[in-house]
Amino acid sequence: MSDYRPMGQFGIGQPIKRFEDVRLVRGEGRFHDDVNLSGQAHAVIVRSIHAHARMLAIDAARARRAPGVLAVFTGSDVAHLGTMKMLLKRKRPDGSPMFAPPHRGLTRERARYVGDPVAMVVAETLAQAEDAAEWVRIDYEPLPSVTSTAEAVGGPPVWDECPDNVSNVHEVGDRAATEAAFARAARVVRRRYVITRVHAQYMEARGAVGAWDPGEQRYTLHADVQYPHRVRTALATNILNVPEHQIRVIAGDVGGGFGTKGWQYPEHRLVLWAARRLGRPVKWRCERREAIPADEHARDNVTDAELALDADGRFLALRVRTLANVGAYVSSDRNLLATFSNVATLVGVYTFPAAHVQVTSVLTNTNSTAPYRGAGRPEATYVIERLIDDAARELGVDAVDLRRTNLVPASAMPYKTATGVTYDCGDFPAQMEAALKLGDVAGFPARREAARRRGRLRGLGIANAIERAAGPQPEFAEIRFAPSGSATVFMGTKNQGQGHETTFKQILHERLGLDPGDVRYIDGDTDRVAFGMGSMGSRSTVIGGTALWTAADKVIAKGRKIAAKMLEAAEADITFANGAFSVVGTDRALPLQDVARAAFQPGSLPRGVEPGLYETGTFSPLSDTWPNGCHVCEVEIDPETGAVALVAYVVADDVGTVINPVTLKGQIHGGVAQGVGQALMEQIVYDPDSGQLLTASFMDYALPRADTLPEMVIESHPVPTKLNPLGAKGAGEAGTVGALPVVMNAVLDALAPLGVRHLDMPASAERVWNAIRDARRG
Ligand code: MCN
Repeated sequence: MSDYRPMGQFGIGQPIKRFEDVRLVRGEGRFHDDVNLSGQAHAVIVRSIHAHARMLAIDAARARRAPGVLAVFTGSDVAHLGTMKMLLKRKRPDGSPMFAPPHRGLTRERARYVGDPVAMVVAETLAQAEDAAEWVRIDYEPLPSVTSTAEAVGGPPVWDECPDNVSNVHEVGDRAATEAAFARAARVVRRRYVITRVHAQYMEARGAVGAWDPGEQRYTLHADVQYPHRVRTALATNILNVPEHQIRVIAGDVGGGFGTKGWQYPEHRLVLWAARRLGRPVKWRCERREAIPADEHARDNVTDAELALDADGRFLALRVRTLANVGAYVSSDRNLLATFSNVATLVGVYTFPAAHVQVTSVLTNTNSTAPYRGAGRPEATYVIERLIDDAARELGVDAVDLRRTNLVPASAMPYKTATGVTYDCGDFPAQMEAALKLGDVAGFPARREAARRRGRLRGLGIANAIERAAGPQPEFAEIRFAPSGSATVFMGTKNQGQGHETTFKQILHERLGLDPGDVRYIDGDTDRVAFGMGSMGSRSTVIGGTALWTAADKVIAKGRKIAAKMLEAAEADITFANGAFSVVGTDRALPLQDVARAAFQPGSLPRGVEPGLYETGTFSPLSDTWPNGCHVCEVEIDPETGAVALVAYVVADDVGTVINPVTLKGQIHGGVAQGVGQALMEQIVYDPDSGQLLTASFMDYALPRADTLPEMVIESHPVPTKLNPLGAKGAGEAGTVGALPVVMNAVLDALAPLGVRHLDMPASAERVWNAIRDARRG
């Protein structure tokens, strides 16, 4: 940050309300369903009603004759299209290559989960397509299915080619050192944790509009995706086999993505292919009732975790064996992301001399799993933070003291973990002490006693969270000035509700002093933005923000030359601060926008300086950032009904430099809500015998409501990272990472006096009530 000076009103750290909200709350956003192209037809996907079935015949004759129907396509029509490719190289337990069958868009011969796309009906209107879809007759021969993670290995084969249902095995850490540590441990604590299958439940269900321009020989896809450029690459190189410039992907406003709206869904290729085939744009819109059957799901692990301790309560080693349910298809690396982003932070914020982790990805008759807020990191934190609480109870020690004994001290930074990653900075003990104070943990016994007098069981939970964010992948930004001096910013990241317009305008204001009103913000269009990796893994602020900072540095460098001529001074004597170039030691200054205007007037330019002012920045960090924090919450349980009320929630967090405390808090609030939802009520449930999806709508899939969450107190204690000039770490997933374990720890703490030793999520009233009853029965 060479010329860095904190800017006022709109700069970094200012609690600005989101600029984009004005148009969004007025209903002036432009989401995928707002896209209606001239002459468009409507598509409906016919999905398998069976978890596993042979498809003996498809009779679409009657559907094709139905009013308004333009076409009915089945798997054989799209069999020539390509599929996604895996880049990850993994092996099965016997050393053979991993078994990763991609989805082909429409399945042929076999349907492998309830919701598997089987046919597509295209008609003049949506109603006609829906009516005709009812007439597509599929002769199914149901087959035995398996949906449960724990029963996948040895269950009915999802694919005949993979009889044991094991897709691949992934190992991290030092097996021998871990075995040795367990052999000499004074105590070993073992637990099994089940992490449920959930759905992202964005406000806006997915959708896509495909168009083909015969004159330009180009496809255009309008879709709510998180990384339009990578979707374009995938469509061009894997699916449609055309040069990348023959595809344009446009993502307008996106009503939530949470990791699940990435990459390449079957419907993307289907609407593009059908649009070309029919010579008309084709629109598909996912109905809310279709979302759980149609979308990728998340989490769904069964983990056996073992903690080895010495006689003083110091952690010696961690051994983890996880079964990760990856569903019926493994189309791209993304479907395995949670199985490797999970392992690094299983050791949490603690010193572990040794660790060994083995993740076995198993195939089942369920939707593919994919990233969802945290993508493996909430699961990891859940395992270590619950295991510590369980260990404390088993050993009869205080859970906070056990954590204190084992926290990585700030003096140990950078710290290399036994799982092979390096935490560059952070002060974990300080975060925990701050959270304990913020949550008035000292006053908890009195609150517990008061609750007891009211007939309630009160519990306190603590969880230290850490996550890998903003890994080393490039991101792009461009600043283009117009001849009149206003600017447009083009970002390769994609806003899905995080407040990117505000965040990036703040960063730009900080560096260039530009008034946000003089800047237009654009993202999500592969024709307008040169390059982008998109938004996931809490990377946009860190990597996109630094790319923007880099582009701004180039604007200053060129502007300095122009200003030198305009101010009749030597370039070396020109400084830039607070949005203006000035001559050192004088009061002669020029605002950036005057210099930008001059850049378009060749007569104003020094010799050799190219006219115009448009600069790009591409940044790729050397390493991940490690946002961390401590969550403390309290619950009260009604022992008569088992109902859990979350009554207090505090977070002390470190996301490095905070760009905007308001949007950051929004991120933590939203992230916590999603973690609380999973801990207390959300769950995708399949019937174990038939493999039927039992929770396909909001009648069966419970979501947290406003009154589920108490007032949250969030305090930032930044330890800025040196990995980027902003000092920022990722923040978009941090809330969820801590919320999953802290809520369950609080529930178990409340139930412990009754003798309840174990409970898996979700801590619904029914489960809690049963646990209380079982404990009372002894
Ligand atoms: N921020 C900040 N200071 C920092 C870091 C972030 O003030 N040091 C604030 C900024 O306002 C920034 C926001 O937090 O815009 C999120 O920043 P970042 O951590 O860079 O995350 P991304 O923008 O890359 O978003 C991805 C992340 C992920 S991975 C999921 S999942 C998720 C999340 O963001 N999905 C979301 N938050 C979401 N929020 C909404 N509304 N919708 C989603 O789909």
